[in-house]
Amino acid sequence: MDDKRMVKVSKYLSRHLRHDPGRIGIELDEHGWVDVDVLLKALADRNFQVTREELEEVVARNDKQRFALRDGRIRANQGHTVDVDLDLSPVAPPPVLYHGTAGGFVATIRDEGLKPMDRHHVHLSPDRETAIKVGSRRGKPVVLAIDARRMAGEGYTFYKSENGVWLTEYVPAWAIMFPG
Ligand code: HQG
Repeated sequence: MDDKRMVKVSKYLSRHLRHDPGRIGIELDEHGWVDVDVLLKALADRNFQVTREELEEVVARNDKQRFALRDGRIRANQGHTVDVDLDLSPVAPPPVLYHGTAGGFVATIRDEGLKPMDRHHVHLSPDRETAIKVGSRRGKPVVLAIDARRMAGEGYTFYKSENGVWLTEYVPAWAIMFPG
């Protein structure tokens, strides 16, 4: 499969497995899973033919490992806005995590801390490079360093998605180190 088709299928899957399953008439179970057969039929019914092999390739080769396939079912690993329980166990975080954002948000973040906005969690990256990429989606990126060790000490819970994104419900302003 060429990269263009790969991205197209990945975006289509993200939209419907994270945000809007109803748009293609599928239902996710409480943990976000849907049968591959049901998904492929829903896609075919909407004239977006994807073979099982293509789906498997998209899952396996996806640049951010956005999806998981297990027991004939598929789900998005993170990033949902629909109400699903990913059933992740709390994990002790590394001492520092990173969050990439846009300069325009920084003043509000200084006041309010980091909020999940439309998603279930605030998304944090294990390294600066990844955070730069996340922030670049919105223009010139600003990377915030998060004192995860101190947060964990204060009782905040962290989770790690299957694709290595760190998740937490809220990051208070006192735990954020701003650049400059
Ligand atoms: C900002 C993509 C003002 C926050 C990425 C972010 C990631 C605030 C935006 C994943 C704020 C929310 C998630 C506050 C947070 N005031 N702005 N108090 N608190 N924000 O897209 O982290 O390709 O929901 O900084 O690569 O950008 O989709 O979160 O800029 O991994 O797999 O509000 O989505 O992955 O934006 O991105 P998002 P995010 P995928």
